[in-house]
Amino acid sequence: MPRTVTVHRVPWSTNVERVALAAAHKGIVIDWVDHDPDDRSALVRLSGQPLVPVLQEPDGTVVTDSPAILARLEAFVPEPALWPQDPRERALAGVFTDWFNRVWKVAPNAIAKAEQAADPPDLQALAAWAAQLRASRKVFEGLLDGRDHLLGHAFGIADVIAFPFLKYAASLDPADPDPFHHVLHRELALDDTFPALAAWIRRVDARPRA
Ligand SMILES: N[C@@H](CCC(=O)N[C@@H](CS)C(=O)NCC(=O)O)C(=O)O
Repeated sequence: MPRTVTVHRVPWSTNVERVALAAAHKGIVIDWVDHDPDDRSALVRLSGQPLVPVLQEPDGTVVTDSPAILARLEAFVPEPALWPQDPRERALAGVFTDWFNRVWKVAPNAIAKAEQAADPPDLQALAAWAAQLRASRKVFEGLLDGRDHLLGHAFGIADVIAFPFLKYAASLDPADPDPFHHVLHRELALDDTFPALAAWIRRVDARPRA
């Protein structure tokens, strides 16, 4: 009998897609609860904050923040594992995850925020953020040199963390309303210079989602 978990979501969410990819990898079924992105009141009542994804466990435990939710999925269904067993590889996976969430995401968030602000943008700062984001493609291309996934040959936590964001380098659904996704698509747009990154996006995109 597959394990079923309840997860709250809104449309077009990158962090929700992380959970969908990880759950499908583990054969976990998700009972999705959909919310109106413009009305987060039920999410706030449930979890004390408005962001998705939110995991609701049968005993009433509520978990926010996608990395914490992914760790819960790993605890529920350990195999196939997302995190490497080897301590050095596991530590590296943690470094990658923290870098992606705390460092890599800063530039596109800053650009999207500046472009939506009422004040005139600081053009020099915007150019620096954009250059930093474009330069990161080389990092991913290097990580994928000679292997199929970001931290090795097997699909794992780094791929789950990064794919929902990096996929915008290859394409963007015109119906996607999120300005942050449009920034990613514009600044990361791939040319022939990043063949390994382009192939990885296709490879991970072919995987199932819960
Ligand atoms: N650190 C959180 C971030 C969650 C987050 O930013 N979720 C977005 C959707 S991808 C959201 O709900 N945004 C709503 C908003 O910013 O108003 C995680 O990794 O789950």
